Amino acid sequence: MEDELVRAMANLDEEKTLALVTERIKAGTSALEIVEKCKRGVEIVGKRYSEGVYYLSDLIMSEEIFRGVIEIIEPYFPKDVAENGISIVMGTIEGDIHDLGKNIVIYFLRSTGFRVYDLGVDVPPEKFVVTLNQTGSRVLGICVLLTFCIGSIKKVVKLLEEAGMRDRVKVVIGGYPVNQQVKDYTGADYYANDLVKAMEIFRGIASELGARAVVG
Ligand code: B12
Repeated sequence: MEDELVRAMANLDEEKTLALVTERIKAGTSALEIVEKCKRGVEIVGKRYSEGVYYLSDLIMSEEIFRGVIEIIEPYFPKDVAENGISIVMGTIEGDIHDLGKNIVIYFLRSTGFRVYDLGVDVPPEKFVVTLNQTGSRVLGICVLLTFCIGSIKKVVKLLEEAGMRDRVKVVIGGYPVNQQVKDYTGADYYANDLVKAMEIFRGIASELGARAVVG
């Protein structure tokens, strides 16, 4: 039996979703747990859409509700956290405009001391490489939700190789369709499609690169 919040999100019940989120965050449920429940709900929305039960307007509705959820939980993220000295270039790959998940990952990264250069959505492969060069960042995060855009991630990795930068940049990919097979196909170093794993990966990279302890 699914959690009430998962069901409210899946049923696109905006009022109930936002009320449950408000209630739970005030009661001390972590932002992470809330995000993962809502994510599970929109995955059901996606499934119903591909089965023809929901329409594009319903996908748009789920986006609107999710934005409302983020607005409620955003004040609970720690602010003015000291930086850990590690910067990350991040964006959604070319052709893809999904960014709710990416933005949430960025909230969590910033509130734990990472500096993030957010390139937004529909980012051409070349732009990732140029920004890594400009910023000196050694970590790249790429978000992808549309399976037909996965090939462009492979292109980013190829461009990094051609620029002689592959060894010094850790490539982390994330998003709903990402798995071990996608990681192997694209040549990325790590993959995650949930927040817990994503943060584990970035924390691991940070300690490998000698991050400063964060006081926040
Ligand atoms: C909301 C939504 C939309 C919104 C997007 C709003 C926005 N600003 O992001 C709108 C309505 C715009 C939209 C449009 C479309 N969508 Co859409 N959408 C969704 C839906 C329902 C939810 C996605 C979402 O936000 N999830 C919530 C977040 C929190 O989860 P997440 O993105 O997975 O992120 C988490 C992790 O993956 C990870 N993560 C995310 N990014 C990163 C990055 C890094 C570096 C790391 C480490 C981790 C990480 O952390 C996050 C927190 O846990 C999905 C269904 C699904 N199963 O995901 C379909 C879905 C992705 N969409 C789909 C489709 C087909 C489309 C359209 C083509 C529809 C159309 N006919 O126009 C367009 C494409 C537009 C485009 N060019 O990109 C399909 C894709 C199918 C496929 N195989 O490619 C899906 C799977 C629905 C389905 N089952 O058919 N969509």
